[in-house]
Amino acid sequence: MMANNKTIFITGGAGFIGSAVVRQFITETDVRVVNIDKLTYAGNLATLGDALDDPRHCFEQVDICDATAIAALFDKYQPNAIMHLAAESHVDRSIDGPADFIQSNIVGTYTLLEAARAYWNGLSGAKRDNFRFHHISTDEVFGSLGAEGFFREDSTYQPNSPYSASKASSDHLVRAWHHTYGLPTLMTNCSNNYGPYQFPEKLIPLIILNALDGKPLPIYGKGDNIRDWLFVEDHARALRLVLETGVVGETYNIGGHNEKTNLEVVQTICTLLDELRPAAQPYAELITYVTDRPGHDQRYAIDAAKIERELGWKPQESFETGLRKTVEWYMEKADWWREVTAADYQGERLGLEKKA
Ligand code: NAD
Ligand code: TDX
Repeated sequence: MMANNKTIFITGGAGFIGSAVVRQFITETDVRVVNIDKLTYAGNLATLGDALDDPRHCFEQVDICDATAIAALFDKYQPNAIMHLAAESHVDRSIDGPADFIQSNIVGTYTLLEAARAYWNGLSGAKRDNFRFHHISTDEVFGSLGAEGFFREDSTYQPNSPYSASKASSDHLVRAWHHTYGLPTLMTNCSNNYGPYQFPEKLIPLIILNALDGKPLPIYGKGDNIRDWLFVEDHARALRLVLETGVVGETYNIGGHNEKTNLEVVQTICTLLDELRPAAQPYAELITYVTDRPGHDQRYAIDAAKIERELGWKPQESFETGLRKTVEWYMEKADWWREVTAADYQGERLGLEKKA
C-alpha cells in the first residue's frame, strides 16, 4: 500500500474505526501515523493494542476544533495526507444533545479543512500534488430507503437525525473546499460497521454484552428496520485503498451487501451465544421490544459497485464470519468493555427525546 517514509494524520484514531485503520497501518505498512484524538467517552488508547507503543505511532491528545493546536501539528509533522474520522458518532446521543455533534462534526471538520488548506498552500512539487484530505462519512447522509433501491454516490442528501445532518454538513464543506480552493479531497460514505472495540452503545456490542449479563435485549419498534453491515477491518482496508488510489474530488460508497433486519441481527447473535456459551434458557428469550427511536430511518443499503469496479475493493468477511469473530472477541475481552463502560455508560437507553 502506502510507500515508505510517509506520515499520515488520522483523526479519531482512538475510536472504533480509526483505531482499526491505525492498527492496519502500523502492522501492514511502514508509514508513520499521527493519531489525533480528544479522547471523548468513545475514545480510549486500549483500542490500539500493540500499535500504541510502536515508534511509528505518535499520539496527540488534541480537539480538532482547536485551530491553533491543529496548525501546530501540521507544522510539526508535515504530513502527506490526513484521514478524518473524528466525530460524535451515535445517533441516539445526537437526539439527546446535538450540540457536541454540531461542534465536533461541523466546526471540527471546518477547522481541519482550513488548517489543511493553509498547510497545502505552503507545499510545492510532488508533496503538494500528492497531498490528500480524506473525509470519512456515513450512508446516513442519504436518508432512509423504502423496500427497493440502494444508496449510490449521486443519491440525494436527505439526512434525518441530528447526527446525519451534522455529517452531511461536513460532507458539503469538504466538497466546497475541493471545488472552491482545489484542496485535493477524497470522500467515502460507509454503511454500518461492526467488530472489535466498538463502544457498547451501538446495537451489536450492546446486544452481546446484555446477553452475556442476562439482561433484556432492547429492540426499537418492531425490529424490522434494515441496516447494511460491514466488518470494521474491511472498512479500514477500503479506506487505505481509497487514500492510495482514489481519484481526487471523487466520493466512494463502501458497503458489504449485508442487509439485515435488526431482529435478524439480534437473533443471529443469540444463536451464536447459544452455541458458544450455552445458558439455562435460549438467549432469544431475553428479546424485548421497546419504544422506537424518534425519526428512526427504515432502511439503509449501499451500492458499492463504484469502489469495486474502479478500485478493485471487495470485503473479505461475510456477515456470518465477521459476526462470529465479533461475538468471540467480546467474550474474550471483557476487561476492555468493562473498563470503557465503567466510567460513562452502563447500557442505559439513550435518545428518547420526544419530537417537538
Ligand atoms: P467512535 O465514536 O467510536 O470514535 C470517534 C473518535 O473520535 C473517538 O476516539 C473520539 O474520542 C474522537 N473524537 C470525537 N470528537 C473529537 C474531537 N472534537 N476532537 C478529536 N477527537 C474527537 O466512532 P466510529 O464509529 O469509529 O466512527 C468513526 C468515523 O466513521 C465517524 O466520522 C463516523 O461518522 C464514521 N462512520 C461510522 C460508521 C459506524 O458504523 N460506526 C459508519 C460509517 C461512517
Ligand atoms: O438498543 C438498540 N436497539 C435497537 O433496536 C440500539 C442501540 C439500536 N437499535 C437499532 C437502531 C438501528 O436501526 O439498531 C439499528 C442500529 O443502531 P445503531 O447501532 O445505533 O446504529 P445506526 O443508528 O444505524 O448508526 C450507525 O451506522 C452508521 C453508527 O452509529 C453511525 O455512526 C454510522 O454512521
